[in-house]
Amino acid sequence: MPKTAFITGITGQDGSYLAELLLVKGYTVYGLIRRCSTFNTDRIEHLYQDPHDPNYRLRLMYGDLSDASRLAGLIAQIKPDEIYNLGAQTHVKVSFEQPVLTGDVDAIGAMRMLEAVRQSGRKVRYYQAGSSEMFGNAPAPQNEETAFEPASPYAAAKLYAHWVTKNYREAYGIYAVNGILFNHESPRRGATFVTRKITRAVARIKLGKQKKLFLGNLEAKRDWGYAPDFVEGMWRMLQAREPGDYVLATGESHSVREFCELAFSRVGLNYKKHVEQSERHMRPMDVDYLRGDASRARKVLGWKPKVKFEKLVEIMVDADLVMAKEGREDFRADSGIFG
Ligand code: NDP
Ligand code: GDR
Repeated sequence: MPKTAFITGITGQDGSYLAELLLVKGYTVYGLIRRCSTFNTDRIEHLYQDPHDPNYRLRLMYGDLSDASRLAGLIAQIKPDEIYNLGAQTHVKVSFEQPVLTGDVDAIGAMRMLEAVRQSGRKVRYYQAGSSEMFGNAPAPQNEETAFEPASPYAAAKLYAHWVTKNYREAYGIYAVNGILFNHESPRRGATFVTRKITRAVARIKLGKQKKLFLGNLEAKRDWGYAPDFVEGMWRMLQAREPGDYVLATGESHSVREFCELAFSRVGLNYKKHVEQSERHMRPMDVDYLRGDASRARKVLGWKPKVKFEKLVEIMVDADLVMAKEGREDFRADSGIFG
């Protein structure tokens, strides 16, 4: 029987890749989208299907993680086999500026979803998008046994979602899993995250459209993987015999400075001539060093990332060069207000 999935956050980086993957696998995919005064569906435009087509399998529904009754109504209507809760306020620095909203959407939003699942009485498999940020400055390599030390309102909110997901699994027998995903990037990464901010700037500087790139902490180290690999891992988590929690990571860690070095050198430039540090992009507290150990996912799910650091940088720089040459890039993030 073809399956039905419900994705919150379908308009985001991961939601768009996951929707692609599930459509290829024959799923009918329902996606939660927020009503906006402007279009927010750029990342899934290429998947759009005419709702008048009787076979249409990508169905977008208005809703919001802050609206419990709508979530319950949608789950009753859609009757999903699988739910991927990817919707969130995802920017760590913004979570210091909007801590209450971040807690409401990222923490209580997950609880609203779980309650809707529980009250529906249906057998649903539920994926919760957890984050390596929950480890904070705990010593690397971090895996499922590492004690959490959240270092931002975002991380604390995600940790609440993590624990209630585990609690609903244990208390009510719901097939609910936590993916603890380390950073994963792509040409669809939001422009205010550091990797995409760098690769967009590299392309624009190369073409003479921009001079400087202002960044914050250049010494922070992250375990950066490729988003399409990671959404495949999410899917695998919901196909396993037993529900559990899994780290997904590449096992390599690199600094923001190294990312700059490689990205600028891809187009024959020296980052030192273009990158400047600015207080504006510093956080009240940062996470210094993340490097994940995904052995459990490899062993139990057979999951392994295909794209590593150097290749990732190439993919992102090359994609942004094409966009900048075609004049399709959005330069708002360079104004310094965002990012
Ligand atoms: P994005 O920022 O690209 O997308 C976030 C999505 O959440 C968007 O679809 C956004 O909608 C939606 N959203 C935001 N607020 C609400 C709300 N109140 N109600 C419903 N939907 C909302 O994130 P990613 O795709 O990168 O990440 C997916 C998930 O994985 C997130 O939960 C993130 O925290 C988590 N994660 C991501 C990692 C990464 O490296 N990418 C690593 C670890 C965890 P809109 O388009 O309308 O803004
Ligand atoms: P992160 O990603 O906080 O790890 O969260 P981000 O790309 O924002 O920051 C990574 C590191 O780069 C440093 N940095 C800057 N960051 C941004 N955004 N802008 C800058 O100008 C800049 N300069 C330096 C940061 O201080 C940080 O150390 C991402 C999000 O996708 C989360 O939702 C997800 O949970 C985690 O990854 C895993």
